[in-house]
Amino acid sequence: MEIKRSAKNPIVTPEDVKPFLPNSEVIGAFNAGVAEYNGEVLLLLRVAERPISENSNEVIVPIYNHKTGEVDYQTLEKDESKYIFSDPRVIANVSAPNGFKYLTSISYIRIARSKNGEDFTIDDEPFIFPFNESQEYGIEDARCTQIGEDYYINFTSVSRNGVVDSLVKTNDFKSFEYLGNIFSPDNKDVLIFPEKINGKYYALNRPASPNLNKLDIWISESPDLVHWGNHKHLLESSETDWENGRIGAGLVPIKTEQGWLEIYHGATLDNRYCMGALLLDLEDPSKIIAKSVKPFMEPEEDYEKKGFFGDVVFGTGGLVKDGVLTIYYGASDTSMAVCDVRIDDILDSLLQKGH
Ligand code: MAN
Repeated sequence: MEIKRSAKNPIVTPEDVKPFLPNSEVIGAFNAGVAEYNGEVLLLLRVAERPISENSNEVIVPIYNHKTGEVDYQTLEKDESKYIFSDPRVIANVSAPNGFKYLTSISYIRIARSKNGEDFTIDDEPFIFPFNESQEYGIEDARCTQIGEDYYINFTSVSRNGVVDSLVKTNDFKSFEYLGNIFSPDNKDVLIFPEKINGKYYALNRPASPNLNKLDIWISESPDLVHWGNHKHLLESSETDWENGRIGAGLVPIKTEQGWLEIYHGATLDNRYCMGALLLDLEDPSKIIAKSVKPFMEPEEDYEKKGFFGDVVFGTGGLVKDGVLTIYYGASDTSMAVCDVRIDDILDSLLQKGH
């Protein structure tokens, strides 16, 4: 299958983003939800900022304080044996009950705007900065579903109490209305379908079941986009090597004549992230028609293999024009990149017509 990566990749990098927090560096501008608004392509970037520490024996952890509305900074000594620093994204405290963790950076949502979909100008201020108790470690990985004139933006909110999915609504990308936490901990990679199906809204989501070590895709229904139920297991991470670690939905499902096309990610046990596709029944999206046997896109370019957390292509938003799907994806938990792929090529590969 032909994947046309933009010659301008990576299209947004951390160097393009001015830090918003004092004494901090931007270490990631990635995993952006995508919207088309007023003739522009908007990337709802996950910007990750990390406090700069003068002392190499300590790590400073940023935590949003919902009581003051400020970010507090907690200093951890590197030689304290209770902390594990091996994952650059999280610090575990093994002496705390349930292996309590901190994040090494705080993420929020900032908008990048473009007329041509490749050259972006980044807003000076955040669009959505943590604003409540369930967001004290940050907000991450926005996805955006347009329904009529309204844009529903959902994202991962992280706090000491777990990882939940939250929903806001906007129609101007300046202000937003908060609609609450729509999935309880731990749940990520929530993708809301762009229209009702037989009178109900649907969303893909990825609850975690630590008891059984499961990280699979589920599908849920809602009458109003806020209250979700009738949760059904949809797809499990298969034993094939590219998705035996975890899977999660990526792009807002795309309506095609053959079914709802979903681009999802699969990760290996050692966290190499690829993209695959899934085709769901148009009338009942809890039925799978076909899924990728092999990933159609894998980390290959330097910017996809190296970075803050390398070997990651993580699709989070797509635009469709003339049968071509433009996929915006996070590369190595660091930057944003974009590629084009023909929808028919993906469908043919799923329906196994010789690809
Ligand atoms: C994982 C990664 C991180 C993220 C945390 C919390 O460790 O996806 O990037 O910050 O989960 O969501």
